[in-house]
Amino acid sequence: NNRNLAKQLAAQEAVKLVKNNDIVGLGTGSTARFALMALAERLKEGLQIRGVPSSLATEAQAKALGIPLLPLGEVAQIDISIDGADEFNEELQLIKGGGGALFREKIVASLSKNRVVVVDSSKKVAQLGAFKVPVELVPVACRYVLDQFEALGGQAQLRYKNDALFITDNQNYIADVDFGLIANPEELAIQLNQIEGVLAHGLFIGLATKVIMATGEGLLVFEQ
Ligand code: DER
Repeated sequence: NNRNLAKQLAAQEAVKLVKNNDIVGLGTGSTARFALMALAERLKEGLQIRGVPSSLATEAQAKALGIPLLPLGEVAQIDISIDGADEFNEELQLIKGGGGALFREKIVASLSKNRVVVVDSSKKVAQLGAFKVPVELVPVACRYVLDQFEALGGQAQLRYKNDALFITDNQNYIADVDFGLIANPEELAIQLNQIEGVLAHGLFIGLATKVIMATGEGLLVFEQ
């Protein structure tokens, strides 16, 4: 359908930015999957790169595509990362984590010189927050952390998959927290970082240098 086509077009445009011998951060989600496929095509044409996966799912897809990989924990710097987002605003602040990979995605983005986000037009918002903020939390801190979300005015729900609690690649839980529309994402990000037991939250502040958005008519690029 045309949303998938938009995701594919945005992803293919981002992959054009990859240079020979780059270390490439590999995102997670349906748009990132298109980026990996486009990257694999360029490898067949002779491009030399090494990928750093942001999830076990992406690692598996990259291996299946023959993309050479480096382990995330051993990489000191990434030249360019390509990932999706659930929402982005004019300041290139993001909400991510819809796929539950936000911790490793955030590490990949933090290591990257160029942080390229690929989206279809449904992700563009005036104000973040319609999409609930995913937060990865350590299970033994669960009750305490959920209470802290409430204290911040959030309505938190633990994420389930089928009938069991969703477990991340890092053996943690995800809570999806509704804070309503977020007037000051940077302030909320800092408050969430202060909560003992929170491993990572889905507010990505200053972690996108370029957003490539596919619309029905073509591509729009937003840069910091
Ligand atoms: O979970 C994530 O952070 C994904 O990147 C998500 O933000 C975008 O997923 P999509 O490309 O499948 O819409």
